[in-house]
Amino acid sequence: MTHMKRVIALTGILLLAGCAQDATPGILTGEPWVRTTDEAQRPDMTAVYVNLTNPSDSDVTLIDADCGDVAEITELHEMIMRDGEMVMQEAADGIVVPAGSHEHLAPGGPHIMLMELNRELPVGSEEVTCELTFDDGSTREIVAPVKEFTEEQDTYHTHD
Ligand SMILES: [Cu+2]
Repeated sequence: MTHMKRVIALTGILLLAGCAQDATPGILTGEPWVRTTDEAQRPDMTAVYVNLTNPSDSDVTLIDADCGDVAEITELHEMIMRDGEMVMQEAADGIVVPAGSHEHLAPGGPHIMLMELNRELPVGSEEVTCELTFDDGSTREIVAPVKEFTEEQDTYHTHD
């Protein structure tokens, strides 16, 4: 009988583990915003920023973003050092959100690039809805208000 009890106990643990896995919340999104085109040197392009948190045990990669009709081209961009200068380029492999950590999409860092904008985006004019797709098959919708860039939002440089 002790053996049977042990089997039942083990089954219980396995069931609990199964439940815990199902309850994994996946990527959490926070503070989405779009940089205004007001006073922009290039009012035909801008970027969407958002904080991504990954509470799970495995890395999750942002592989696609769809922001509807606001722009003709939407790309995931990363910043790289080239000739001593930070420049942006398409993130060919997506943007990784490390397991148990976070990735800030912020000015100076990775971002969702909107090019060939179909309209200008004055401060407060609208909220841009984007659907984010991750390599674990999950999607998240973010609603990003149009804002001005301020130093407080420069989390890329202040983040430890
Ligand atoms: Cu870019």
